[in-house]
Amino acid sequence: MTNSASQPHRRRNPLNGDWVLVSPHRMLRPWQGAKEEVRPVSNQSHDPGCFLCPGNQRKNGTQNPDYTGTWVFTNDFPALLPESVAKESNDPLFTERSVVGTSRVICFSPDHGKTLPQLPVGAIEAVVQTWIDETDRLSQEYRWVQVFENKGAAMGCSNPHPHGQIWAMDDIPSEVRREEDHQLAYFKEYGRPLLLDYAEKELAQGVRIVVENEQWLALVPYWASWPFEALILPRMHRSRLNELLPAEKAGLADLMKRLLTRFDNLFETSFPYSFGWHGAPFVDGSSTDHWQLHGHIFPPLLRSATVRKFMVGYEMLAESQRDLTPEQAAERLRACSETHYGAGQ
Ligand code: H2U
Ligand code: ZN
Repeated sequence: MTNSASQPHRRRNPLNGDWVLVSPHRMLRPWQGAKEEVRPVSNQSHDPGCFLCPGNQRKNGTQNPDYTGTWVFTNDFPALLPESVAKESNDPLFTERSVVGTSRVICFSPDHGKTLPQLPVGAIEAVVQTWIDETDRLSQEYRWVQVFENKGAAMGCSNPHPHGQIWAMDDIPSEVRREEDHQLAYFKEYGRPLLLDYAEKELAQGVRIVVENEQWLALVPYWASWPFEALILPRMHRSRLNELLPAEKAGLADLMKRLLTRFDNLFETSFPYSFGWHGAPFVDGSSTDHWQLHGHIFPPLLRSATVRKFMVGYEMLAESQRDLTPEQAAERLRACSETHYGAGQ
């Protein structure tokens, strides 16, 4: 056993500069704490009470169309509005900026009972294309377009209908700004995109890779803070989703289906997570050479379908901490099948 598999150490996240404390020697501690409720997964294809199913009425009375593929609408309760009259303040202790933007909801499928890994690869490819189309459209107006999905009650998702969200705004959010700064500094020093170098080194080491195909890799990053955190990376340099070639979109759908199926199989549960894309912001005139497109998956589960990782005391006050090493997490995911545990039920 190498030292980093058994001894406490810290690892640095080169994308945002954060550190994570890894404490592999703690893996054997007992658990008598909170358990998540596992809600039975509905496999009914239409739920008359669902606000997102085709033909149903939403909370505000609007009727959904009888959509047959993916479907996108503007959130009825948006976090951002296209116009804002907020005041601005440069007071160093009460700094404030106005912000404009929009929030959209994207239904992945008309089928209420199927999550992403249960959809055929072709339908996942249609989701990828919808992410791209929305990003193309919203980036005409806004500098940042955040595509994401909160899945499962453990991640605050209010509705089991397979859906994600897209929030766009005219400024660059804090986490994206940090990734921008770190990727730019790396590019200035080494002349290559940080995540392209990283993917090559991960492929050479192999220990954290979970799934790969001709165009893509999915791995547990060296600096993961969530137990089964994953990073999706293209093997080639792509700054944004809308630069993907047709074969790369198809490859992404294949990779996502296989990765998310492994996640579901890990604890035989519909695996909760927050997932989202980071690509180069849409800032006029600035180079995107240093930016590498990537998808983050942050799943909260730790030991089973009911025991989650809490990011509390030390994490809130000092820095992230984990017991299971990223290498062990990747090994667990590699041991899972790519046939969904619910198949044939
Ligand atoms: P989440 O469960 O992932 O939060 O997504 C559901 C979103 O759908 C949520 O942001 C929106 C909520 O505002 N929504 C509508 O826009 N209309 C509705 O009738 C129900 C939910
Ligand atoms: Zn539904």
